[in-house]
Amino acid sequence: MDMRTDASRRAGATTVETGTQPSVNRLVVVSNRLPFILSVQDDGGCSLVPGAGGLVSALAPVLRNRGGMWIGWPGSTARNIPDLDRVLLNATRDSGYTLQPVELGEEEKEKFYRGFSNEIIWPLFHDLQSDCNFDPSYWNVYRSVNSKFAQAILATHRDDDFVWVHDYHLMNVAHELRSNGLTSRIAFFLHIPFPPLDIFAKLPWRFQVLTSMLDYDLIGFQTLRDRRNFIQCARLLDPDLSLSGKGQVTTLNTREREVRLGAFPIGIDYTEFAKKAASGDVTAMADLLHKDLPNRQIILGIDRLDYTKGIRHRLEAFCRALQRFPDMHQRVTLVQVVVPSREDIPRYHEMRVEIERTVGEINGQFTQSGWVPIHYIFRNLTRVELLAYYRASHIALVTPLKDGMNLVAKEFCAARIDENGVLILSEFAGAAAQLQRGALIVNPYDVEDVAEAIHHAFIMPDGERHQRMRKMRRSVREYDIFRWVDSFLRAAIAKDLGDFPLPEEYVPHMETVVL
Ligand code: GDG
Repeated sequence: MDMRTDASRRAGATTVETGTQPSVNRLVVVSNRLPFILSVQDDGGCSLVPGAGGLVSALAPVLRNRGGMWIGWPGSTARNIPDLDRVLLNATRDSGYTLQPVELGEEEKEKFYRGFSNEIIWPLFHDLQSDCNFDPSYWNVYRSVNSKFAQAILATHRDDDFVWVHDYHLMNVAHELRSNGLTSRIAFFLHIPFPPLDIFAKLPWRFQVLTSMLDYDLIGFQTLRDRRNFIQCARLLDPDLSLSGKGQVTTLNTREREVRLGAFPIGIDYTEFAKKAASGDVTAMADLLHKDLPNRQIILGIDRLDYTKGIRHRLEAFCRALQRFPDMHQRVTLVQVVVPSREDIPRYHEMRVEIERTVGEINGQFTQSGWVPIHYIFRNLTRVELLAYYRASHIALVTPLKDGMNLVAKEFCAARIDENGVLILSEFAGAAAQLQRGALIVNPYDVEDVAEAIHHAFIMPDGERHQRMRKMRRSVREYDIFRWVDSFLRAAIAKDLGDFPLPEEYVPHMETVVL
């Protein structure tokens, strides 16, 4: 059990034995999206709904615990909304932090968000270079929007703020802030992977991006492998740059300045997940799911609609498992939840059509009276539904082609208050480094490998399931989101880096050279 109280967390208490308590004055989180999406009605009135996605899931509890300010785009291109300030104030009134909007117009949304961020950086950083559209007009808009975010930070800046910028949309913000004379500490966390040199080098603006990133004082990555890739790319700029310190945080000395680089595997609010998973409404819904599928093992896939999540490959592997292992017929149901995302991008729409066609084909081939092998859900689940599916499932199939971390894997473990359930996890998810001692690790491109893992999970005895799940839960509990934020802040503010241990269970999986 995590014995820290809410009060001690609020005060910034840390369970990391080494070093001092990381207390910063005002935490200013900056990300592309605010944690709420703005919807504007025809009469000009507006309302907010909670945003989805890993970054919001991870950071919302941090802001609720520490207080501070969140700067970001509210997700609508409508301008000068009269009600906006009041609606934003109300949204977080009881949460102890404030929201500061950055408004974007249609062209900015098109070229900065859809273009540079999601047609270039997203596929490139997930090693899918052939999916990139290196449209030359995107770069200038990316720079100008990053400058706009920098202006929003400066407009509310206090000298003792701790400015923490997040993710690939905003790699240039520190550069813009430095150009405006800001000298105080600025930190950055990259939620997605950082690609190997051979892939990164394809980016037409590779030198500008690297130079800009080196204006941050601390850059956090999800894994040691991402950090190693970044260091190898930084050597493109300066082959003589030197490194000092080993372990979780290291210092890179460029000609101009020192930049700290760390691996901080992001966590979840474990206690909250476990508590909610045990609640009456979740238990009732999980029971109902079991009753609806008697004598079945439920295999669960939950993903945002995205080509990096490997949904099509997974369906093929499930199909292969049904072909090879008839003992699973009538005994398993794959519940595949796809959460709508980036729907206005044609590539995403095509992917949805392809997934639905594949589901139809598999069901067409295997369905028997009383058994439909795949239950397909295309919508957002409520929190209660999400937790009920985590609890009711026997196996979670988390097989992204590449993923910064993957919080679904960790949430599944936290929700398993019965310490049961098998996690099948892609070796290309950041979470694999931490969970590989308990999960069945697979190569998502290897359909036979995944099919065998599904069958292995299906026949796994209860004793082994418990043993594996206990290991994973311990790790997810100990390295939770609060410890993540504490270790990041400590690495940012410590005078002397000292020793920053990674979680004990952390194995730098598949990381050939660890710097
Ligand atoms: C990026 C990186 C990294 C999903 N469906 C529903 C729902 N969710 C929530 C999950 C989870 C989150 O969305 C998804 O997080 P992931 O980590 O899987 O993925 P990304 O959105 O791609 O996030 C990723 C993350 O940032 C954090 O650093 O792990 O690698 O790509 O929290 O629970 N939530 C609800 N209904 C759903 O239907 N309520």
